[in-house]
Amino acid sequence: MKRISLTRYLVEQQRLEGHIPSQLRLLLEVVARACKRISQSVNKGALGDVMGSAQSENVQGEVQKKLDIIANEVLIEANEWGGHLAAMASEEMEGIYVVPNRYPQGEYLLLFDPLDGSSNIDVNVSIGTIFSVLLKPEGTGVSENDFLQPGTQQVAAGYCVYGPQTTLVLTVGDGVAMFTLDREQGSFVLTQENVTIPEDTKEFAINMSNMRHWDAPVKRYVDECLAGREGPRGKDFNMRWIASMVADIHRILTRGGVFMYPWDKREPDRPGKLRLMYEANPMSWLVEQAGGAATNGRQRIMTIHPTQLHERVSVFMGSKHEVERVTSYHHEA
Ligand code: P6P
Repeated sequence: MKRISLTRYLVEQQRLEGHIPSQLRLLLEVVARACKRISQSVNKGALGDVMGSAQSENVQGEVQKKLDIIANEVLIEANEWGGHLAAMASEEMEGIYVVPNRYPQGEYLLLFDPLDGSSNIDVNVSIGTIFSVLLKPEGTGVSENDFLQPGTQQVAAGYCVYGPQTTLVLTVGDGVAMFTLDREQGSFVLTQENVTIPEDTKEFAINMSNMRHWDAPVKRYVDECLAGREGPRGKDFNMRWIASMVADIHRILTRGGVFMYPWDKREPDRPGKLRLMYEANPMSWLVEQAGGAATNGRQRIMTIHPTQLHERVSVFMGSKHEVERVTSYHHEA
């Protein structure tokens, strides 16, 4: 594969496919630069006084880590002046962040989870930034309602995983590409194109400690995986759970698997743990663009019409045949 930079890739994609208007290209390059900056802070760890909690809580009532807040500020500061955005939304902020009047407003909306998996920061396990891009609906001004669009409306989606490598993974609707950060040059370099998830797998990812709280279709699916070769699946399965969605999904995009975070009966009114707008939707588009599937157990995640910015959703995504199977179990129930 030719080693080309992210910039060249985006320019050539625009020339070939016309998916990336110049304002969107600027947005993606700014987000990539922000991820480089976040990677530097993440990689400093205890040396950078960025570990531990910030003695504050986010909108979800979750203890914020210092790095959560740093990552959120980096993304806001990197994007607010460029003229490509009308507003931003983040897991770390209650309401939307409208681009201040001192800057020109653009036509895009940027949503992000600035540092997902932050419980892993202090134990040096991979974490990541997830982002999703929508077009602002016609009309003057911008409000929270402008963000409440189904995942099928996304114009770009991606994540950056801060692991042994810092890798940016991106789709604009023409397949999935991966870019590895070359620290010597300080630039993201194309390392994989046309990423494809195998339709079958022997690996499932779920937090098994919640088993007694799952709905019957999920129990049935996981029990059959655990029954292995002698069971109805006729093959043995392996399990992985990194408790960092970006790392689990990166593994699945790289070698297949099925990731599940289902509803559980401890909080019956809560559809799931993960957020629709800036976790499940961008990851669903990436997975579908790589030939996988993504449902909430009953329908494609990307067809869900959001009613709240921070709403949660049940998630089954990855190898197509496995997601279809566990989804069919829900329909049978
Ligand atoms: P649990 C991280 O906090 C996160 O939002 C996802 O990245 C991850 O998949 C999940 O929660 C882990 O949840 O309940 O296993 O700690």
